[in-house]
This record gives sequence, C-alpha cells and structure tokens, in this order.
Amino acid sequence: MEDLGTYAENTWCPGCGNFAILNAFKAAIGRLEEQGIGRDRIVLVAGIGQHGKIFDYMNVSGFYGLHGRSMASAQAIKLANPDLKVVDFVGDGDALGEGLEHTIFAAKRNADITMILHDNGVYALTTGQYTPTSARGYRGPSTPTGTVEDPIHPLPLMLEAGASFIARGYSGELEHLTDLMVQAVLHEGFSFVDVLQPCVTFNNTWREYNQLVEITDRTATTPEEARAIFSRTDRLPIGVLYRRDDVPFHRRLYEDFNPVRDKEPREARQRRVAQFLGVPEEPEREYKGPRERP
Ligand SMILES: Cc1ncc(C[n+]2csc(CCOP(=O)(O)OP(=O)(O)O)c2C)c(N)n1
Ligand code: SF4
Repeated sequence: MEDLGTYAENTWCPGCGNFAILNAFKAAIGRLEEQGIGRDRIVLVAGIGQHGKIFDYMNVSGFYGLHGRSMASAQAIKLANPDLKVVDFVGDGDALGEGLEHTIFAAKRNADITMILHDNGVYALTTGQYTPTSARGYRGPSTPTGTVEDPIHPLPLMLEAGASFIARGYSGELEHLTDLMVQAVLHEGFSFVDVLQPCVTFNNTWREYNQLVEITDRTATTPEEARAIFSRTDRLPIGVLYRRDDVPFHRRLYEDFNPVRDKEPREARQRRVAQFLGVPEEPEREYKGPRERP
C-alpha cells in the first residue's frame, strides 16, 4: 500500500503507537478495496494533535477539523453524500475533552461515521497535560504531583450515548486492529474504535498493555452484557465488544435519497425556490454571446 503514503516527513517519535494506527488503516483500505469500496469513497477527517498528523501521511481525500470539532465536519460530509465512508481520527483530549459534546451527539444520532480514538491518555502535541482518559496519579506538566481525578471510560460512555458498534484495539496488535477498522467502516451506524495507543514520550504504557491486553471474540448484543465486558479490570479485552443493528441518522433523515446522485437539475431547483418564495419565475434568458464593446 506504498501508494497510500505522502511526501510529508513523519515527525512522530520512534516507538509511538500512532504508527500502528497509520499502518493498520493503510492495510484496512486495501481490504476494503478488495470488497468493492474504493479509496475514492473513503474520506478521512482528523482532529488537531499528534493523532491528526495521520491526515498528512495518508494519500486519501479528507479534511482537518478544528480541535475537538472534526466530528461535526465528518457528519456534514456524510449528510452531503451518504455514499461516502467517513472515518474520523481523533485524540482523547480532542474528542473527550474539547469535543465531547460532538462525540456524544454523533453516537446519539447513530451517525454512520467511524471514529478511531488514538487513546494515549495525554495531550501529546502540547507536551503531556493530563486528559479525560489519564489514569489517576498521572504526572505531567499540568499535574506535577499527579492528577487526583478518575479517568473517563470511553466504552461505557459511548454505550450510554447510543453508539451501535463499540470496539477496542491496541497498537501492539496490528492485524487485529486492521480487522477492527474494516469491520467498523463496514458497519452502518456509529462505529467507535478505542485504540490503546502508547505515547512513548509522555505516557509510555507499552509494558502495562502488553500484560493486560487480551483478544476476545465475545461481542455483546445487549447493554447489560456490554457493561459486564467493559467493567473488567483484571484484563483489557480487545475486539468488537458490542454491536447492534439500527437505522443510521442519514437514513432516518432521508431514507435512500442521496443529495449528490439524486440532485435535481438547476432549472427545477430554481422553479421550486421561486414557488416557495411566491415570486414569478425568471424567464429563461437566451445567451447572446459576449457583448460587443462600443
Ligand atoms: C480549541 C483549542 N484548544 C487547544 C488547542 C491546542 N492544542 C493543539 S493540539 C492539542 C493537544 C491534542 O491532544 P489530543 O487530542 O489528546 O491528541 P494527541 O496530540 O495526544 O494525539 C491542543 C491542546 C487548540 N488547537 N484548539
Ligand atoms: S509525543 Fe507521544 S504521541 Fe506524539 S509522536 Fe511522540 S510518542 Fe507519539
């Protein structure tokens, strides 16, 4: 998948968990193309942060959102053309701090977007302040004696908000992560993938995750089952942990209508606007060519 790379110099630290997310997504695009979803239908949206640089390193169309607001852009893109597969790469500070309301409302609507959370427990680009997912006691520039807050757990949060697909992956399990990404993109509805992403510079969790992470095939179909999986503290199960089928937002809004494919000709739209405004229709002007200069 070399042709998915770009000329941009990669500035991530050697050993950063973001590399696995980048490589897993490149591989996922290859797998999606085999299934008939060309990269011309895949749109990448990114927040601002170390995670967001994935947008610079992938030769796929997309959009840099504002910090915390990329999910708003992702939803707008999906509504403008529901044929697109929209994948939003976000940071934990980005999507659970600045942009928490956008994340919750996208899940509530069951917007057909895939959200990939680079969950490193720090605002890494701004050198390691604690975020909503930092462990209690985390020491960084904003919490030199350790944070006294308990972290937000993104999986139950997304369950209660209404996400219809909830998965957890790990940067240390690249093939497994690729598989999760493929399933998430194919899922019709809000798919959330929480990726445990060690930041070697400000929150190096490789050792801890290597001990705790466990691949599971168990997928909950009820909230009760899902809560039982999410609340485990002895291990960190990774996989598609919860899934249900539900009508996504764009279908609730306009069923199979597609604003791009089913667009009316310009004249028909002008006629409808004129009718709506109650003004007489503009007579069709005949084009007479460029005016002659006096
Ligand atoms: C509204 C707003 N607040 C703060 C910033 C500064 N800022 C840029 S990147 C960043 C940290 C991003 O952290 P996170 O989302 O956790 O991503 P990471 O860098 O860890 O991948 C911050 C605070 C900003 N750009 N916009
Ligand atoms: S600071 Fe952390 S998140 Fe950023 S590139 Fe380095 S290891 Fe990765």
